[in-house]
Amino acid sequence: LKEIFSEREKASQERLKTLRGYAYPRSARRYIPVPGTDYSVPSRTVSLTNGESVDLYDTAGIYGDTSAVIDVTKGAPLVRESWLKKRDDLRIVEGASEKCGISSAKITRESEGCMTQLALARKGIITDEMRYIAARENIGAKSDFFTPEMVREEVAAGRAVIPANVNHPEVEPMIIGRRFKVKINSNIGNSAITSSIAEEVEKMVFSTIYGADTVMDLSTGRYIHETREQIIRNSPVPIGTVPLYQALEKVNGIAENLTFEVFRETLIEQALQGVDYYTIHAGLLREFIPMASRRLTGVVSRGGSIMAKWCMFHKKQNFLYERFDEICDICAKYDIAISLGDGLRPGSIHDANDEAQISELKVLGELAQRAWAKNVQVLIEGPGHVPMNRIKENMELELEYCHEAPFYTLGPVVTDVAPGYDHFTSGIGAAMIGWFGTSMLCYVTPKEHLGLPKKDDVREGLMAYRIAAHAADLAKGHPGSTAWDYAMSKARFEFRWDDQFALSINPELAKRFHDEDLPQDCHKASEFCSMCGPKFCSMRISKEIKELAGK
Ligand code: IRN
Ligand code: FE2
Repeated sequence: LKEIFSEREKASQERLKTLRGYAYPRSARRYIPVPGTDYSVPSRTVSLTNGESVDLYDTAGIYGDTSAVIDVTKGAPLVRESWLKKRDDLRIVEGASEKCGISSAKITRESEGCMTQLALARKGIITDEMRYIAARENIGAKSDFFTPEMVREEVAAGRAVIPANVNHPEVEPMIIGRRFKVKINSNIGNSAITSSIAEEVEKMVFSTIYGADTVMDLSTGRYIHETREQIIRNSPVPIGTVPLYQALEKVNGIAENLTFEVFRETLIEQALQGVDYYTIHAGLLREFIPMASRRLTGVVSRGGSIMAKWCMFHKKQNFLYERFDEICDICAKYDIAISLGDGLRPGSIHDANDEAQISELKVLGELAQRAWAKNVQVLIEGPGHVPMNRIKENMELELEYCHEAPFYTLGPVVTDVAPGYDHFTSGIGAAMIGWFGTSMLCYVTPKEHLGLPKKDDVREGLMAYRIAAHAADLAKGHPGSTAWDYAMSKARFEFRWDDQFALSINPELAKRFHDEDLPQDCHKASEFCSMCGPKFCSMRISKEIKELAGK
């Protein structure tokens, strides 16, 4: 563990402190009070040069508050601690707390009555998390469209999920459901080959600053447990994992040596740390494997391939399917949401929407009902590689077979021919499927199919996915989504260049591009850019037309 806080890593913490201010000029954290409570939700308020301001949904937690002191050795603020303290169903698990070099006073809990957000919602109880979420979804809207009761109803119906383990008091609650803002997930994690613990913590922080709504730690290399602990203790967003990866590490990477006991022990280990959702590849049944063998690209899911190998070797049914109810019992105790993995997602345009994929999807629907019977919240994972003409069908089948559980897709990538640009090929598919009703989009970085993403790749992936998610919000008419575009267009028409940069999805990039030809300060007020020059600027001519029309 000494390695974690070495000198080099301290330097990276220093960088984190200044990153937010650098990434978003003219922005400040504003805490918006939640009606009828003593807490508030964070927003990023962009102050414009004309005196107006725009409030934007903010995922960055403490890292978005430039006045806060950030110390990753202390951990993030315990946003939910007072709510958890009030609950009478929570029991303290003695001796389970971590000695991880982080000083936040973490208490490990479990719910005796399995009081998940779903169980509470079904009882008609509006939780603090639900109140917080309603206010958060209203950021940027003209009126309070979302109410705590609406949040409760969506959760109770299984149409929305609040990933919030009782052992993750640092989380700022958020919701995944198709009536709400489309969310994006950032995947991080080391592999056996590269990356250290501090680098992974930095990627998590980086992700939240650039707008990730959740982060999945997909670490497979050394120090899996320690890496995850550092990430969770510092994370304001829900953390997801694929527990199968760590279980496989425990049996030295030999799939056939996996047992349910090792898997179960891993689930509990991660539950006590505070993981908010688990990808569980329980829908890949033994009888579907021949279908996958006939494919062009077989099984491309990591978890899926591990389970397929296990089934083949033992000539037995997938133990995640067989023992699914026991998995749900563990998840219910800590309120961990299950994200049903798409082990048979298509890995090529050729294999899209095939028999293997659709057969698995039907099983995911059956498993969703089994989880709901145990009051466990559920997401359904989706593809993959799909051409544009077959995307809508994916969404329709998911709603039908999976009883409207929120869909969470990986892209989809709409063509196989662009490695290096797969944040773009998949951003197209993500925007479409988000518009059709997918609740969360798992980002794909430019490194997809090529290597482990570094920080710059993480940022590019997130930018592509925020664009896709926001475009879907606009198309669906999310009440909080239009003000941002309106402010940008107005700034553009009025040639307020600094405001255009500040409102950009990536201000630093927008300014750098503008500066390439017109770096002088005087050009930050000029009525043209270097694209058309002063004489041919249509916006400038339009402005003159407007003035003439006014006269
Ligand atoms: C999302 C939708 N379908 C797959 N995902 C994500 O892919 C999943 O949540 C996880 O983060 C990642 C790797 O999953 P496999 O390859 O083990 O299935
Ligand atoms: Fe792929």
